Amino acid sequence: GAESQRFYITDRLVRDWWPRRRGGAHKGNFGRVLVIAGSRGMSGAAVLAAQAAARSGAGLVTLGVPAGIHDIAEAKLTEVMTFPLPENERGTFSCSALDEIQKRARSSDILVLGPGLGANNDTAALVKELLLKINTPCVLDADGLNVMVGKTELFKLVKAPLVLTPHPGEMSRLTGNNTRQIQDARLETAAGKAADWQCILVLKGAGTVVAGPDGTLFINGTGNPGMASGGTGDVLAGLIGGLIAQGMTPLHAAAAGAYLHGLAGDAAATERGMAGLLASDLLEQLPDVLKKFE
Ligand code: NPW
Ligand code: AMP
Ligand code: MG
Repeated sequence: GAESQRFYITDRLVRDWWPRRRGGAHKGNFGRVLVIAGSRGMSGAAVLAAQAAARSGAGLVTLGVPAGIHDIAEAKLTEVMTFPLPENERGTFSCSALDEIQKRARSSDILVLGPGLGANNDTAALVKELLLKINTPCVLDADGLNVMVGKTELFKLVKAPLVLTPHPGEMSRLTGNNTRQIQDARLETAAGKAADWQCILVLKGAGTVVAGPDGTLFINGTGNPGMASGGTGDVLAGLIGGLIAQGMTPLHAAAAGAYLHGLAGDAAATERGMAGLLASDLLEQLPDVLKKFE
């Protein structure tokens, strides 16, 4: 409601939320991330999301991709484990991938679902079934959101915390309002839909808004237009997932993730300018950005 709390995300807030590392800690203490992403032609989105989760400090990251791009993902990744899943003739996941994903999600702390997934009947059925069946918190991004257009009433049926990370174009498809309407009412849209869908909503773009289901709003001031290039959103999804795996609450992880992602973009732009900024540059900047908080 009108009286709900609003916060600008600051260093101080993120430091308060930061997962502490005890001296005797081992990788099991920092969580397991399962990333389900990618399709033929979009292995990069899957790789970026998985690497961001790994760079965030998560203990173990595993990436499941359609079988046809498995060797490509495996070759691009070193620390992240990978496994192939059944695919359809378009090089996206087939519905028969459901059982194995469910099984692996049970032993994971967070599922990051959607970057580069491709939108078709198979991926739509897969995402819908997963959302209804899993008890693992989920970050749903990109085509994972696109396939839910017209089925948003299912979001509130998801048992575990759900973080949605739409850009204004994806939010437009989900709500049926045009991007102009979304952009003219960013705070109201994010808060309203987080309440309707009982989820955490990250409405991306300059001044990312993070809304909780109870109306709490976090507004992000970091980032720059150099980040308006392919793959930066895939990095954000993995980063939020990695923070959740380490025990941050999903709402705080969404807000901290947006803030840190923007700081990485600002550091990259300061060093090398905005025009040449690539999503993978954000991954390179993350260790120095995170260092301030530990
Ligand atoms: P317009 O043009 O203004 O009408 P799409 P995508 C709008 C994967 N990727 N403010 C804007 O609409 C993703 O993970 C793979 C206002 C724009 O044209 C997805 O699975 C990569 N409007 C898939 O590709 C790297 C905004 O949305 C439209 C806006 C498709 O995702 C790239 C574009 O959105 C990519 O990440 C803003 N701030 N931002 C890889 N290397 O594998 C967006 N819009 O049609 O959903 O396409 O975001 O590229
Ligand atoms: P996506 O469109 O899914 O690749 O996500 C793009 C990412 O870059 C989101 O995290 C946006 O918030 C961020 N981004 C894009 N443009 C800007 C901008 N002008 N200022 C700050 N962040 C931006
Ligand atoms: Mg995206």
